[in-house]
Amino acid sequence: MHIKNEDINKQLRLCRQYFASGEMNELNEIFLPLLDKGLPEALLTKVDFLMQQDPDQGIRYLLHLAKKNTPMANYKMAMLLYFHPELTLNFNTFLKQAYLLQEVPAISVCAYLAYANQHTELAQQILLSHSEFEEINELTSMLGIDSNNAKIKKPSYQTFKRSENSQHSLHYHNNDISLATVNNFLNEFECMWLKLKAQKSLKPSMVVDAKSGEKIQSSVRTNQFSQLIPTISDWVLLDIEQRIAKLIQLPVTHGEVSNILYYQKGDEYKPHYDFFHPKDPGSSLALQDGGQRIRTVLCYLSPAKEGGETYFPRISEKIAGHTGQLIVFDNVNKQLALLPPSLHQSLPVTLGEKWILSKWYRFNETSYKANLVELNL
Ligand code: PD2
Ligand code: ZN
Repeated sequence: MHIKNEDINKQLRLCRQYFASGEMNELNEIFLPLLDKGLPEALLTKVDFLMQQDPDQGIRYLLHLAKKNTPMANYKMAMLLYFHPELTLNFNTFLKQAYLLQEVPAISVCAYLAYANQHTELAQQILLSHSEFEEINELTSMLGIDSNNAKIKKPSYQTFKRSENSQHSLHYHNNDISLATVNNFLNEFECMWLKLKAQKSLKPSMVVDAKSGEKIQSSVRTNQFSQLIPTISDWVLLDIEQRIAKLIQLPVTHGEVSNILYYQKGDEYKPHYDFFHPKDPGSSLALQDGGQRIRTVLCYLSPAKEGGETYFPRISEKIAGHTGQLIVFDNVNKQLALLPPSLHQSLPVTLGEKWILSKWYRFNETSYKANLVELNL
């Protein structure tokens, strides 16, 4: 019998829930028949389960699947090796195989790494020569690349290096809140990638209600937003999150989910603090997931043509934001005392549109960690 993809994914979601809660009988009842059918999605889920029980066994099983060219197994192995440089195998070996198998996430990642490795022409060739895939076409048109209708030959695989930001340095603007910026932290491909992912699920922004601690719609924030919960094909997002964590010297697991904010003409985010005030009745609920918001990171994906600057009225700092520029500041000091100078806002956009990534970091690990564990990161 043919099972629809969405049904399989739904069943595998349930399997993951059973696995996380240790309900093994319930798990086996649905999981074993899917494994028996040899469904690639089920086999890869088994890798995740093994990896959490015994990483060596998980890797061995994934290697076995990769050798058999099970769909997405080479890609998954490459991703694992990329994010775990302590493992001695080379991610290029597996990414190459996934690329040759024409797996779409692998093609996107090759274009991404070519960009990050400054081989812009190669990146463009990779994208243009795979225009038969709709997702690749979307990337191509977002980047404004044109082939002039010429047929482009698929480039052979080139070895890539892991993208690093080691050459970037922090420029400090203010000591009270350690306000700093990094120019070109994200490349053009990364900015476009995040916008493309967010575009599909934009909704009106919410704020945490000081009274209840629940998320509500508010006139404080008139922009739209999208939360990016990473999946296996979000190598780019995960790479960005790891680089931010390294830069600000906080574990990636202390982050909340990444928000992408989209402002149109007239949209703004009125002056506010990102910390939770202990006196607000809603704070105790908000603080349960990881404690205080100690640091905020913003990354400009594209600034507005006019207006839309990030403004800190108490310290008179206004940052207009360039594409790819990162902003970081503290909301509390080392003793966790609230920092009033961290009051900030997004001024109204008066011309064009603004896109920005916003990520808050807590004192402790957050529930976002579960998404990373599921991806073995
Ligand atoms: O979009 C901004 O510039 C902005 C300003 C103030 C974002 C945030 N706060 C935030 O996401 O906390
Ligand atoms: Zn804020």
